[in-house]
Amino acid sequence: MNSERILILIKPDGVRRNLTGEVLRRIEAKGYTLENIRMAEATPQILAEHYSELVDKSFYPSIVDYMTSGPLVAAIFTGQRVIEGVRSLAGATDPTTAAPGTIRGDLARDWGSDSVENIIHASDCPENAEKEIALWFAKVQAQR
Ligand code: IDP
Ligand code: MG
Repeated sequence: MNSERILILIKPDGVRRNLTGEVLRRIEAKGYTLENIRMAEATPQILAEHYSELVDKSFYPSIVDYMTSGPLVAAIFTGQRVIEGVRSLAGATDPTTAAPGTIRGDLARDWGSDSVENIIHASDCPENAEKEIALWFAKVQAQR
């Protein structure tokens, strides 16, 4: 069996609002396996790689402000179709309209800021998952 991996971030709003455990609980309860976890601080350099497809968007500066507003948690989960499964648990990007029952639908809202504060990042394909894992776990892996 070729088990897939996903990189998730509990974004600074999730950590600040004490929702780290709740987000991890939902992913673990679904049945996916936690492979690694760490706290981290985003930098503009890391974010430019992490969100490389968004750097030219007009709202990109608001993403940098949001993602550098406090500590975050990075975690790797594994399992068959884990990317599809975790993105389904996360819900739609816009927290106002994300479906009830999803992480974003249940735990996030529009606070009137320029940024879309939606608690969780979840990789969208295996290639990006491996790229993001290398980005957020590079130092940890080097220490092992
Ligand atoms: P995703 O997180 O659901 O995959 P993406 O389109 O990949 O959504 O966008 C990445 C992140 O950038 C979003 O989670 C959100 O925090 C932020 N974002 C997306 N669109 C906007 C926008 O129009 N204004 C401000 N921030 C945005
Ligand atoms: Mg995305």
